[in-house]
Amino acid sequence: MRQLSDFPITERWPATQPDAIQLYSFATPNGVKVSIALEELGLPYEAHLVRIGKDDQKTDAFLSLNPNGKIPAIIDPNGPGGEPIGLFESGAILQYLAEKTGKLLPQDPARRIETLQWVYFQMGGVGPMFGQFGHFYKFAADKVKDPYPVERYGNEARRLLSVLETRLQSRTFMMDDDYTIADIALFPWVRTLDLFYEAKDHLKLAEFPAVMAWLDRCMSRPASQTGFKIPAAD
Ligand SMILES: N[C@@H](CCC(=O)N[C@@H](CS)C(=O)NCC(=O)O)C(=O)O
Repeated sequence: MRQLSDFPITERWPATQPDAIQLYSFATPNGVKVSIALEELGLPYEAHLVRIGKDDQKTDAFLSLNPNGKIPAIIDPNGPGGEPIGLFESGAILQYLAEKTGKLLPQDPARRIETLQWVYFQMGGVGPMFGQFGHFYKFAADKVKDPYPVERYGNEARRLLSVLETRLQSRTFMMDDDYTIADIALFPWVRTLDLFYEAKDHLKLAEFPAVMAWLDRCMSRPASQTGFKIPAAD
């Protein structure tokens, strides 16, 4: 049977708690989805800091676990059949953790797939579009003078926010009263628009009051407050 030590990534980031889930991450919107879920679920885990600013995610050690070279990634030493399993892509990791524990994902088949539908909406829409918006609005603002990318991705970000606004107008969470991996996938990205991109006014976030109220509800959860800080930066 494969051992945790058979994963080459453990040479660069050694496990001090080999029975716990190993998380390789950085506290970005995609990274904190996993630490927040792990905190919500109360699963034992050990977080390893992957300094994406220093391209740790492009090293052979990291690529051995995620050939796509992006955080987050995990190894569960106690995966299906008791064998260790490595995983990347935050949506797949959230689904895996929810299925492993039977929490944060409704059991009813129709509600389960409806939850996953919103996870995929985040993975295919919100994450990539908000991310491109942030890149051009904040990080490449001094490199790209053409207003077109900010206009395009800003409009798309607002359109996606309006989809969320409609969904959340009559709901506490994305799946009504159930707090699920759909909320955990989505809210760190919405938080980023103001906190990291400083685009509150540009995107007119006040025009999405249901989204903002939901964001506050998600953020005020103790697991969110802890998960946001994991892994701690140097
Ligand atoms: N679809 C991937 C996206 C992961 C992703 O974009 N991670 C970013 C941080 S939020 C990253 O590792 N960036 C560093 C790089 O691209 O080199 C997921 O959800 O896991």
